[in-house]
Amino acid sequence: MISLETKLFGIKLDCIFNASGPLCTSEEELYNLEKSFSGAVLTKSCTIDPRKGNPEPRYFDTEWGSINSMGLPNLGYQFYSEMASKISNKPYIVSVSGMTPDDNISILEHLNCVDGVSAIELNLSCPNLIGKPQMAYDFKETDDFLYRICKDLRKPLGVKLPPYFDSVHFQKMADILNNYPISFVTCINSIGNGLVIDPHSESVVIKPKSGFGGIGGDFIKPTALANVRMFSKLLNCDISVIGCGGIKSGWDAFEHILCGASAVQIGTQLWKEGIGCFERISNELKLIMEEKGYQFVKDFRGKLKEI
Ligand code: RRO
Repeated sequence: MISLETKLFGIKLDCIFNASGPLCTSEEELYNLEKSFSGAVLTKSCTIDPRKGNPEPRYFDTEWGSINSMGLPNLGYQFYSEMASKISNKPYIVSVSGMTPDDNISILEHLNCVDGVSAIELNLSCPNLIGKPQMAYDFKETDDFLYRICKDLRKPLGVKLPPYFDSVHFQKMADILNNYPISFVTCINSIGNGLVIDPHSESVVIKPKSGFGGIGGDFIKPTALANVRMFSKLLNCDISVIGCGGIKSGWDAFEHILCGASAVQIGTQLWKEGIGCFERISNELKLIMEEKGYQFVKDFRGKLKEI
């Protein structure tokens, strides 16, 4: 019997679930995720107050993926906190992306005490907030901030990272993360500030930020795999890596796990295909494992060969 079970923050769950972003904002969407084959229910990143987000159009599908500049539309942390008691069949992970470090501290202080919140994924990498840099590109600020929040941590904490492209940056971020009681890192958020244009209309395709936005889908898989691989090697073994980026088939999930991911998240493909993607990708991954003679995720996790 092939099993997709993995262990994250001490909990057993199926290793394929949603990325924070698509179809995880409203009550109905969260219930739909609970009913689906997603291994967990992860919320849209939340702020203190509900937000409408950036002006539309703010998401655009391409053949190879997507560009978005949603601007953090969400129903506010109180709503996601209240949903914790309603999602009872799966691990419930709340993504947090306060507008300031103090906002994040307040939200985390609150969630620390909420039964039914299995873990928190702190988003340090939203690329779409006008005038706000991605915190995880500022190593000192990230270090100072983790120092503050880890003092009173009562829930398993994960950090959603942006893509890094430089060996020194991988090492610097890993050295910081290794100092804190972090349960997991998620690699990667969308590649920030890409530009998709339509040459026929000679126009950008999304409205906010003059058309600039986060890139997801096929093109970001090599970058995502590199980040998963690097952080799997550099982080303490008690910090799990969750892979996210360019996963639309069982083979893509297999590749992320081979690079060291303990679980994988589906973003762009969830936008495009809807929640049926979890069952399809899970079945595809199981078939691959069967053909290769692997029964468990741990049989091939991180076992990428170097030549
Ligand atoms: O809402 C967004 O614009 C958004 C967020 Br918070 C994020 O973390 N990553 C992304 O691509 N879009």
